Amino acid sequence: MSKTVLITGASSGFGEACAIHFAALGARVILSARRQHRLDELQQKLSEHTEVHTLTLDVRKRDEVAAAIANLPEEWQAIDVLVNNAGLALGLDAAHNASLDDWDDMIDTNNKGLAYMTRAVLPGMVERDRGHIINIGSIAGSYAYPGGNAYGATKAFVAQFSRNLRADLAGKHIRVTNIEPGLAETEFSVVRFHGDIDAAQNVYKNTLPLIADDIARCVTWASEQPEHVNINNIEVMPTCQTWSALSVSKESS
Ligand code: NDP
Ligand code: 8X3
Repeated sequence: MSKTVLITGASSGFGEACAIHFAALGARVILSARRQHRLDELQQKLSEHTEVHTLTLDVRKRDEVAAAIANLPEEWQAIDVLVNNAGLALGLDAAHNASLDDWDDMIDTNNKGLAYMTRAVLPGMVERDRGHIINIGSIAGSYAYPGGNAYGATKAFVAQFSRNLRADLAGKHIRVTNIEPGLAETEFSVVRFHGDIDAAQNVYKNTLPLIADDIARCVTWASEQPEHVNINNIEVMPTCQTWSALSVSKESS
């Protein structure tokens, strides 16, 4: 694969695994996240296989995002694949108790950050009439669960934003895919529970969850389809996870 791939949230979890998988396919990769030391470590590891560039960036910062993309070295400007993966869940409290700071952070990262990255990279793709935007949504964008409130809503945004991008790109050779994972063990729950390792480990205890490699395979598979094939979305859960009945609250008689 001779593509240039920019991955946000490459310092951990799905993003890191996507970088490893794309590098193994021979793609040139731009690794982006806030934690520079993690990007440096990954760059060192992947540089044996391919060309790697790092971009330390907070996707919530609109001007920084625009400047970072505009100022990429010339040889890194032609991005073929943007993996909009940076994101997080914060908290699992019911809406009436949830932290507004957490809600702000999720909306700023999962929605505004994803939109800023897309808006910065897409004009180049349109100019070249070539490209693929792969967004990382979630099953939480389709199925409600207690405590999912703002997080699930941010992922519903990702689903509809992905579809609307395709509508705007009618007639162009630019693909848009939304990958919607279920339960997956990464640093996701440590972040969700604000660093409480026990609470995070408890989420996966006695389960066989998805791992980051599973999602990276979905991402690279979507990318490797022939150019005329657009995978609209992939919803993927571990076999240990499924739906359950809707809740009905009964009044006491
Ligand atoms: P991780 O916590 O392991 O990775 C999250 C990544 O996002 C990190 O690299 C982090 O980097 C980056 N990130 C977070 N905030 C910002 C920011 N403001 N600017 C730039 N980068 C940021 O979790 P996952 O790999 O599991 O999550 C990746 C995506 O997958 C998220 O969008 C998540 O919502 C989604 N997802 C996760 C599921 C799961 O169960 N794990 C299931 C479904 C979807 P850094 O902190 O260095 O900036
Ligand atoms: C992560 C999956 O079920 O924890 O997006 O919301 S879930």
